[in-house]
Amino acid sequence: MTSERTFIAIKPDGVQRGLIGEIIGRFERKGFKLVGIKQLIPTRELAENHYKVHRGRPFFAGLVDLITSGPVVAMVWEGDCIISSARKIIGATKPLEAEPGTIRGDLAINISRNVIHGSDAVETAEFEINLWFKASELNI
Ligand code: IDP
Ligand code: MG
Repeated sequence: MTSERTFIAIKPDGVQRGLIGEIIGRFERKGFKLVGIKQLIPTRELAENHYKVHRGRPFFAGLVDLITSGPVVAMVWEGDCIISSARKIIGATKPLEAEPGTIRGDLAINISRNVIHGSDAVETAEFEINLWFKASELNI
């Protein structure tokens, strides 16, 4: 097993709906360790950088509008194989395809308002952690 870190964000729709505790609880109960957390309204620059792989897609502007529309809870979680495990806990991008028992399967119906973000690979996790956090904001 390899201990990894991943970037998880509760999007503004999840914060607005009062799902912070529910979502953090699921990662805690699974056994993962929270190593960094803060709440912020991301700048457009941060949001565009975070979602840069989607630049040019028809939903890009709307995606950036939504993630900058209110507070986001940005977190770094640590644990064995957490990158893929967190993606399983989160569920499929389209909430109607996400399995019951996953965060999106249980708590969302709309692809634009699908509550949570999780890094999808080792390289993106490293990029996103460095984009959202300074080293001094993370536990060693
Ligand atoms: P992910 O969040 O499951 O990694 P991505 O494909 O990386 O999914 O897309 C990033 C986010 O962009 C999604 O979580 C979703 O909110 C939004 N998104 C993706 N595809 C569409 C779409 O076809 N229409 C509207 N929003 C979309
Ligand atoms: Mg993604």
